[in-house]
Amino acid sequence: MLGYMGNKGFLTKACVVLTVIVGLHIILMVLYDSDSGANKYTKYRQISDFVTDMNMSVAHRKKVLKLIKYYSNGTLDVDLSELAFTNKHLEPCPETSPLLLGPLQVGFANPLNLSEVREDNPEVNTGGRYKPSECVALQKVAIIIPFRNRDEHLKYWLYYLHPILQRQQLDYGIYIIEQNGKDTFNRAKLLNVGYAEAIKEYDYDCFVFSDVDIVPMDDHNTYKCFSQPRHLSVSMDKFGFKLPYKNYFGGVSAMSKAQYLKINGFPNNYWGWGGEDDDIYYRLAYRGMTISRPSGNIGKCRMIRHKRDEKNEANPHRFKRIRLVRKMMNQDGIKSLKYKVLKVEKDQLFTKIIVDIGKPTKGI
Ligand code: UDH
Ligand code: MN
Repeated sequence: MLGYMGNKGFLTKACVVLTVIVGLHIILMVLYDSDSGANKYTKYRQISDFVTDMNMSVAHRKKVLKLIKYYSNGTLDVDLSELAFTNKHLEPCPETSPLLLGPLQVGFANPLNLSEVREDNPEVNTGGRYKPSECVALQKVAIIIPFRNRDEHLKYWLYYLHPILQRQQLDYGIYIIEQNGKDTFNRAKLLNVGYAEAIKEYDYDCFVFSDVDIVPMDDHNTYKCFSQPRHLSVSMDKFGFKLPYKNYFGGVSAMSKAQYLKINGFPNNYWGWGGEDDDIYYRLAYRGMTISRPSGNIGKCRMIRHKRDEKNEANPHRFKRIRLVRKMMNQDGIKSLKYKVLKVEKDQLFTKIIVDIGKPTKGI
């Protein structure tokens, strides 16, 4: 009984498939006759691809057929761009990308040329935007880099990261947030600006905050978001490939929009080096979140060796500020962020936003 029912289902499906194929063939023949020259040939090829694509679902075939009928109204034609769009019908990308290579060689000895990096990444579009053409990316990720006077580092970052991010099958954009002027550097405030600017441009659902000088050594360390805030730079060469301390959250981290908003973003008042990453860690902990991390092996990464930058001296107020996180986090964050965009530069490999974020007020 069951076997018979199963057979019947199969026969019905086969009949529908056959009818649709025959239908498409008829239309194809008429179209071939009614059109002219090169145009006719292209259309013939395009439609015949549909007819012979045996992987296409019955539902999809019906959709294509409808489209042709619609355009064939009287003159029998088909809009090829519409047809190509229907053909896209992409599946979601797999949970783990099949394109990953595993451990990678990372070094910073050879000088780089940005135009070569552009040529090496032809599928990356203006603003450092990319999305896979083979499937629908699982996440839309904005990568935000705080920046000032690190052009050499940026070249290495772009050279290494663009191919990795493409292999990770992410729908991503790169945002370089440059602090204008010569006042003391403020990493966390620049990251807030990056969030605010990126979200205006596209419906990102994940934000990766990365120093410009850190490169992952294994592409399984995916630059995406998880059910808890993610710390990605867990085994850095400069710390002997381990965490410098248990709650370390510096370097590279990722947060979904909801996770980021739950902590009111990042503090705006850490001027100079240090402390802001611990502040962010406490914000997350006070809101009941835990830190997700890759294994020490997958999370290996290299930081380009460098000296301390001018105007980024260690912040002497950092210890005092960290003790005040619980009290300050509701007042100071993305909700109280103020800045002025001075210039937006669109390169193939990144969007650079030059911004005035003010300067430290006395006593903080
Ligand atoms: N950054 C800039 N420009 C600056 C300062 C910082 O772009 O002038 C950005 C950049 O993305 C950098 C990040 O902020 O990667 C963090 O700053 P950092 O790289 O200076 O921080 P790190 O933790 O410590 O690497 C720097 C101290 C150097 C001490 C060297 C002694 N061996
Ligand atoms: Mn550094």
